[in-house]
Amino acid sequence: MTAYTGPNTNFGGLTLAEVNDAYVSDNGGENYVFNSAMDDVGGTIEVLGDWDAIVYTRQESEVDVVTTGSGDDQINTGGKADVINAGDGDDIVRGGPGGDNIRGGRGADILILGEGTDVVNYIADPDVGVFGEGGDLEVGVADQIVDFNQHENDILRIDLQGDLGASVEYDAHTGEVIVTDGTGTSSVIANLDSNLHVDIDNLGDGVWTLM
Ligand SMILES: [Ca+2]
Ligand SMILES: [Ca+2]
Ligand SMILES: [Ca+2]
Repeated sequence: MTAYTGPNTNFGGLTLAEVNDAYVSDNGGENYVFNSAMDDVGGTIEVLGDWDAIVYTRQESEVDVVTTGSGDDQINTGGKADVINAGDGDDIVRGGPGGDNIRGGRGADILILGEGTDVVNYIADPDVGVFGEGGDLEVGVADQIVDFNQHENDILRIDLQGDLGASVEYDAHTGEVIVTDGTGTSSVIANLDSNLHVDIDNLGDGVWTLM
């Protein structure tokens, strides 16, 4: 555990009272540990670099925007419709209550949606194909998505960046979400619960939704 405390000029002038491993910055460029106990302070939180960050926000009344870097991060957001972008690395995201917008990025992420109508986003490489390094999809790497709940109208949105020959399937026996690109390369990209009645829609231009 790294001991780091300092005045927090970005979150209401409060002095940080708890210490995590997270070094967090807003766009001001200074690093902070984000205080898990802080209340009533929403904001834009950006973790710089490759820290394995642990970010807590417990606000029940504020919208949080949390972006983390290439480390294996843990992001825990409170109520309201939070926007979470976990980046590279094997991240764990707990969206909590509220309809969150979650992008796990590359790596084998665990995305725990919680209550609310949540949207999980995958965006493929825009230049070199569906499974290219500039996108969220990797052959042989799958996320675990917990609490994908049809009664809450949760949505998986998969943007295959215009690959009109690609397809998306859900295997009800295994819970696997499988993407096949236009060249026939196929991979499980996420695991949902099995035996869900998932509606898959091709919205055109390589954009698919499961809900
Ligand atoms: Ca990360
Ligand atoms: Ca990730
Ligand atoms: Ca949620």
